[in-house]
Amino acid sequence: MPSNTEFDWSIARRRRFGVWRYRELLPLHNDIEPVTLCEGGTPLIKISRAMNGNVFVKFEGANPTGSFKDRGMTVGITIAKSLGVEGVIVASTGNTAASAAAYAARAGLQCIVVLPRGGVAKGKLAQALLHGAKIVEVDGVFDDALEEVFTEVVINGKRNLYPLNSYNPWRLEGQKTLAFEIVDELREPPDYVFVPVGNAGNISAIWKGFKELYNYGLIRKLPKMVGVQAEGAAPLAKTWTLKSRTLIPIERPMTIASAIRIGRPVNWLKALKAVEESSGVFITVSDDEIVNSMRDLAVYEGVGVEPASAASLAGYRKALEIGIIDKGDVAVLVATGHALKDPDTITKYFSRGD
Ligand code: AN7
Repeated sequence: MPSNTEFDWSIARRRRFGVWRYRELLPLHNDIEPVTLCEGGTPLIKISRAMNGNVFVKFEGANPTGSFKDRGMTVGITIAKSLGVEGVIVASTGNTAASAAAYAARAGLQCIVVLPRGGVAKGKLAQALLHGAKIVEVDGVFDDALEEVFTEVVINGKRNLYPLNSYNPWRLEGQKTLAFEIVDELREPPDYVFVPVGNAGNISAIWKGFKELYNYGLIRKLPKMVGVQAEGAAPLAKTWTLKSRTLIPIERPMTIASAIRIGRPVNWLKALKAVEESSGVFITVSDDEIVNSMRDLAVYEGVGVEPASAASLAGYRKALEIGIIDKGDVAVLVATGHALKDPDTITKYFSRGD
């Protein structure tokens, strides 16, 4: 009989999709057994009523903990376990915390999540609690929480704690599989990929995935990457527009989309390069545009996403409006997290009878 984890990974392989299906493209030693919940293999849904055109939504809400973070967490926790650490630590706007808590539980590791007090949607907090994570709240925004993780691990030297924020390269290795799945389904890369940007790990990882396929000769063209930020939390869009070579941080990021309420993204340089190399662009969308897109995806398509994820549709609409893209272009909108993550925003903005 295979051990439990071997069994899991054979299922992930047989499903045809999923992060571990691409194991050969992940730089891990073959002897390392994955800690997996069969993440990835998420639906690519053609939308038609919220937007007509060649538009697909990559519904990452279908991952085990309801967000794209599971793709990176399965690899990050696998490495943490193989290193023999006691536990993992992450700062988070919520989804990383929920994912780390679940995968750490599966691996038998402790998990500490450092959260901005009052800045995390209820569903995500509930998941961290459910999976038994230790929750530390800091006054301030995500950037302050991340500073706390740096202080704990680097300055206080807690070597038994493995940091799993997205400056951790293993998480990005897992997240790059989103690009592989898009190519598997569409048979070729789309013209554009729209990604909501917070700490900027995901857009960097997806671009890395496409580039690898290109470098291996598996695809002949590359998509343009479009990073979408909320107007009140748009350090990268600002840096991009002003053509600055250093990050222009936002001290008090503000947006309804709490997942991407980040003022000093750690992966800023990688993200700028992804957009630049792909001849893409950064754009901003307002909170109203985010809420409208969230509603349209929900009522016209049956696709329930959290506010940050709706930014990609809002970004697509804006790109059409300002003439950056054409209706005929094939676009994939990455819908990063599930609607259930943030019930408070739904009840606040979508009251009965509206
Ligand atoms: C739904 O959980 O940063 O640009 O700590 O939860 O890779 O940061 C979440 C980010 C987009 C932005 N959509 O991705 C965290 C966290 C959703 C998210 C993003 C996040 P990155």
